Amino acid sequence: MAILSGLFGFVLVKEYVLNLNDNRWNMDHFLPSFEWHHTAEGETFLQHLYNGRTSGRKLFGILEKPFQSSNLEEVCYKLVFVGKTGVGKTSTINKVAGISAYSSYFETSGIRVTDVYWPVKVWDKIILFKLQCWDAGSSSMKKYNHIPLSCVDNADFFIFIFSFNDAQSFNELPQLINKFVTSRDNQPGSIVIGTRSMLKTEVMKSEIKDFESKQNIEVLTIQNSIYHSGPYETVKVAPLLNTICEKLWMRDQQYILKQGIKV
Ligand SMILES: Nc1nc2c(ncn2[C@@H]2O[C@H](COP(=O)(O)OP(=O)(O)OP(=O)(O)O)[C@@H](O)[C@H]2O)c(=O)[nH]1
Ligand SMILES: [Mg+2]
Repeated sequence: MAILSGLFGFVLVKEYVLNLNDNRWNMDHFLPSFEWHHTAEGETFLQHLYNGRTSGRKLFGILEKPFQSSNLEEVCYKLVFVGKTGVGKTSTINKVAGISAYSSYFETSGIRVTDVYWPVKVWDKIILFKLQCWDAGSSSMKKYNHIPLSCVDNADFFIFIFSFNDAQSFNELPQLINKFVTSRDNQPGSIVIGTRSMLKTEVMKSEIKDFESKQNIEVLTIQNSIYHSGPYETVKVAPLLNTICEKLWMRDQQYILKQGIKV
């Protein structure tokens, strides 16, 4: 769990507990706002993620950050992408990172880590989420024991990918979820993302519904073949990034409440 997230969450939970008897307060105050990115303040923050020359998203080096404000909280999480070979793990990371997608397929060898920065407004605070996206080619995952071990180590969130055009990639998800999402105190969060076209789908809507209720996990969709340039690109990936940040945030808030940290 991100340390800053813990500390900041601690402050929020403290204020929440103090206001429990007031009907005006509920847990919604502690969820990231999905509308904030459309406000003037949100748009100004998003500008920092862009490269003025190319109008594409900036990639930040280890020592670089999109914002230098001392008022901004930064939280860092490890996200691991898992799924059958060729389902679109690398393409999905490229899409959320704002990297223009390539249509030719190169199997990912070893582990590739991409940092994605995403500012989120929770209550009256702006928090910068640094999402470290771990992408291991599925052949490397099977071939070398240390690769899945490194991925699982201290992971905060698993993103299971399947392709709507490949039923097998969907059918093997329960096995993958059992393998990766281990039960521990602050259990990693998870979602499932389906790639490619739902027009030629081999996976029925009823199967998705059944899967969601049995596994208690949300299934989202993404189309990696369509790339939008300029600020519109972030608008398209915002719902997915907000959902991931919200799940990470809620997981930490619930963990802190469960621990019964004394104020
Ligand atoms: N049409 C379409 N093609 C996609 C989509 N997602 C991925 N692809 C294509 O599928 C191929 C494989 O995608 P990758 O992202 O490299 O797959 P991967 O899961 O990383 O595969 P490994 O690295 O071998 O584990 C590439 O040619 C992508 O362009 C999608 O949503 N729609
Ligand atoms: Mg790959």
